[in-house]
Amino acid sequence: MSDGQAIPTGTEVERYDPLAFEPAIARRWHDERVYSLPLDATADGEGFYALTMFPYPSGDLHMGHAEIFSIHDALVRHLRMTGRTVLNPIGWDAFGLPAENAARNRGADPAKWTYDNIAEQRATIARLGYSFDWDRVLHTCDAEYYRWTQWLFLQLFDAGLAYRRAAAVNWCEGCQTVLANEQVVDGACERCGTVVVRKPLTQWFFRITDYADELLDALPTLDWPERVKTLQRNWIGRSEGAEVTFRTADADGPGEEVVVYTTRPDTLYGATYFVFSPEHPLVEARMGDDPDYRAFMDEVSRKSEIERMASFEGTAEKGTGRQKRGLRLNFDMVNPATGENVPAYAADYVLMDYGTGAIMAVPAHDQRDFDFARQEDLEVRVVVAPEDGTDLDGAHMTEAYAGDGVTVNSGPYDGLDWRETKQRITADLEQRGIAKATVNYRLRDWLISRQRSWGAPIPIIHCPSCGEVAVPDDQLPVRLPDDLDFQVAGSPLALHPTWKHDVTCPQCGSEEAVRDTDTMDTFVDSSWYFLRYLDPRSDDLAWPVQPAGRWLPIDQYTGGVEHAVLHLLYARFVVKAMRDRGLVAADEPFQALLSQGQVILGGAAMSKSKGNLVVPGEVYETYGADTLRGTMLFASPPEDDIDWADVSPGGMHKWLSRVWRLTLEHVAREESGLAEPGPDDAVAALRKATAEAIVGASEDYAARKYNTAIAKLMTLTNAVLDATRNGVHGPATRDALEVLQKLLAPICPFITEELWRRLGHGDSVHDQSWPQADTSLLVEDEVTIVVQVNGKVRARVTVPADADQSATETAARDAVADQLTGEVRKVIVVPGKLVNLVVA
Ligand code: ANZ
Ligand code: ZN
Repeated sequence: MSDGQAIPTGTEVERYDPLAFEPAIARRWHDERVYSLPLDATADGEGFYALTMFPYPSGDLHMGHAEIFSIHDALVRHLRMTGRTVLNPIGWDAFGLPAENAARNRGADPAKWTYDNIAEQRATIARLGYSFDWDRVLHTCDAEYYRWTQWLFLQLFDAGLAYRRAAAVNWCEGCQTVLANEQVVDGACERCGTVVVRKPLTQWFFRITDYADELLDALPTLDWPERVKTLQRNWIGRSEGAEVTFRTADADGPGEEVVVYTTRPDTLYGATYFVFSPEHPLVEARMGDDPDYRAFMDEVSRKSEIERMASFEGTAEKGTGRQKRGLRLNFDMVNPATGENVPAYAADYVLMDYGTGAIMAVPAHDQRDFDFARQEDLEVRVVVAPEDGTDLDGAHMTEAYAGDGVTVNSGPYDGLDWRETKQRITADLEQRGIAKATVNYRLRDWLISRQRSWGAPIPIIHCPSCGEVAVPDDQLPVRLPDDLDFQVAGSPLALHPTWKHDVTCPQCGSEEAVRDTDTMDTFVDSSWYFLRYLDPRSDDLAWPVQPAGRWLPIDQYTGGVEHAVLHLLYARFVVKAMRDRGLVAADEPFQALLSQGQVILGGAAMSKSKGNLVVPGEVYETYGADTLRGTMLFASPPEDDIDWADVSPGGMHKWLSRVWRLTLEHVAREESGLAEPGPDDAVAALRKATAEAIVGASEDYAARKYNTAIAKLMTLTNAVLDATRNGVHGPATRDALEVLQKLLAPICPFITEELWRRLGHGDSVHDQSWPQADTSLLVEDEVTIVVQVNGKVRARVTVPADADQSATETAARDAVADQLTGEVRKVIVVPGKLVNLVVA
């Protein structure tokens, strides 16, 4: 875009200086609670619950926040202008480990650290003009909030959905805490990188597996990105397999039954050996005091859980020199398909608490079995032939083949696709009474206890006679003490000298009772915050049950794909569990989901340590918040990554400067009586461009393509500029400029607010209705006709769109009059398109 020429108005208009007016407007929106919805507002009719994932207060806002909020705010402001009543709350996910680490490392008070960070983020969010409802702010670390997180725990406890059991857990020595599986990345703690070990501990779990089927089956009803649904589907990991009964090969009788769990019954003919978990009762019974077995058990029990887990997962083997430990047992098993005896082993890679604690080993097609078979020199028998015709040879394979293919070496099943074989073998074995089709889930119950102290304490009292007793409702919240010592090795809450003892059993009054000293996973805090927003100050209820039914499900949730699995799954579980208690009148929390891309720099993720961090302040303190927001949204559709190396805040600022100048120049003309309407055709062109911008931008807003919406507004800006050059300075110009402000308002709320005022309005541009196009202007009023002579194109003429046959023909004849050498014998007219004159 060229800058064009200044229009002589007699007045020099002032320069676009967003820093001169943005802060005051921002302060007013925040301080006067301009975008708050009354608490009794209901979702009836035009209600729209727009939710963006609440931030974690780790420091000031980063570019990722600015991106998600810019997307979200454009969506919200647009919806308001289309007449919707939008609930748009904000809060902070404020419990968690970083505060505790700050306390441990720098002696900070975790509460102060947290609230200071919140204050900083809040100021930035307000400065950037995001139209949140500042009356509904919540922080999950406020006692008035976590009181209800504890209440939620007790609801689940009462429903039998919260329970405690001893489990081998992932333990991080660095953080002195248990980690959920998903917080273990490549065997190390996601937070601090320490290698995670397995350790048995009594832990609290939520029974999310009760909802596995529903969580899976409801996915198709959600308007979510496919990739997010796929991630959830894989996480739930429904797998179909079978329990198959083997027998011990005993010379003196029919043998004892041993059931295995397999996901691949089709590979039964390839089961060349059999493995028990070392702790399996049948092994204990048969091996008893056998010295080799006792020695083996000693060795296995010395081996850490983490090593066994790694062995089980097949992750620790390659190159580590670690081996699977196995012991040949003093008996064989009978393969029920082949009737062959196969050797039985006990090995550490088979876990007692998974499946049935015993497996049929198929080394050709399972990597763990393959490793063990090579180690013990056991037969590898191929029963699935790859589709591409590769000839696998069990004796020389270097790894198991787990791909698709056709069944081989399997008697009557040879030649079938493996899936077909799986079904048939299962059915045939079921007939024989030695198999049962089973469904298994990868999803495990949600481990929610943490040995940390900046979290909501679990509201349970342990009494020597009554067991686990719920803290009575009138004793909630169970408050965190404010004199925790974060320098202790271990959990400050558990090691506090008096806190856990300062209680008696609510049931029997025992003085021996102690509080549970674990806190809840912060994912519990965030699993229900959207319900609390409905009435965040209520002392009586966690959330209002009826309005919840009307506001839920949330119409639009925006947030990062990093939360595609856990947060979304946990929130879905909580809503379903509360629905089943009659407390929520919805099946799902989030009907639609928008997952924005990432802000990266030069192709790489931004990070402080790499020194390639761009922070929002660098942009808005130079160019203003509108430029930051506009740049974000112009860069790409919301779902795509934004590479900050490729964007131009300078270019955005330049365009906004032009919008500014054109508007102020027009206002100056009106004020000096120089507002000439201008020539009719130029006026018509501008009116048409205005209508086109409305139609185009409206479509883009509806599709959340803010980048193309901005492109259309740039086009409209150019049309205004062209029109002024053609002498158009009247009502058409004002209309175009007012439409431009309205269409741009959701993206750049400040400049449009300011210019709306300069255009003489006393109200806010954000309170205007979304503009409607005069579509009659968009009907094409002229058409171009191709004129042929004897089938050859000779000319093009423009005729009125409603021209009839003879008028079209006359226009065509005129256009080629000098080329008509003979008499016209025949005329063919295709209305609106073509006229062919046939000449002798
Ligand atoms: C034969 C087989 C052949 C298997 C093949 C896999 C591939 P998922 O999918 O994770 O549920 N398994 C069963 N119980 C086990 C235990 N307690 N300890 C170690 N491994 C166990 O895993 C199911 C598969 O893991 C089962 O299917 C079994 O090996 C193994 F080509 O049976 B499979
Ligand atoms: Zn008691």
